[in-house]
Amino acid sequence: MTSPKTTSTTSTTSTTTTLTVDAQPGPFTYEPARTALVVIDMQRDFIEPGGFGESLGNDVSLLAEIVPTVAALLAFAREQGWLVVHTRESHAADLSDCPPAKRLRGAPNARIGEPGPMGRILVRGEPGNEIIEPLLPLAGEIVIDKPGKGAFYATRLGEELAMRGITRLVFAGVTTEVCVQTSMREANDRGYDSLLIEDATASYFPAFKQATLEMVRSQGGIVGWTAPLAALTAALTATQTD
Ligand code: C5J
Repeated sequence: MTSPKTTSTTSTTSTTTTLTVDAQPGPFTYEPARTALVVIDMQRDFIEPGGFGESLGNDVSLLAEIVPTVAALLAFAREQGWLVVHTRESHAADLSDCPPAKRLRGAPNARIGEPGPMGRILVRGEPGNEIIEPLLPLAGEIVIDKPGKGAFYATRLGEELAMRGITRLVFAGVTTEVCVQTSMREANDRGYDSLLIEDATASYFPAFKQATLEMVRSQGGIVGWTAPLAALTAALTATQTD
């Protein structure tokens, strides 16, 4: 993998500001007013010991490592006035939105809906389903409870973005190859250009994260773009006036 450069430009007209991020496979341009940050599933179930992630035998510390970077990305998005969206992978208490194809998959210590140290696994309203404290949503931010891996499937996300005229999505969160990648592919099919922040996403399997970053930006960005957080923030400092 080549390491991305972090130079970027800003272009301002009387009505819009367009920023250019030095991303892979090429420049990613966006208007802040039409951009949303989508933070995928930074919930206790995946990040903390005792949740769904650990019940599947995973080392959750790999996910906890990105929390400071996701917090910095959230702060940046809030400063820039972007729409901020948080998702939680979660199911109704009666599990009517959790098909056996999902509930019975694998051999976890505790299946979806069963009790664990943080309440019922992946069930809406349980302590484990809360977004972790350093990344808690602020008033006015959108929280999407999603029963699937993708953020658009069986949720109101598409409508929320459309009614605000959003055209670009910046993604962060976990896990890179499951819910983040699925959501980016759904976004691409719906016409959004998406940028994945490389150091603000993680997997229990580092090789899967790396493979996903390469997949996303392969073939001219077949799913989207990737860049480190530094490249996104650098876009503000290099200004070019039309
Ligand atoms: C998984 C997710 N890995 N948020 N969920 O089951 O990626």
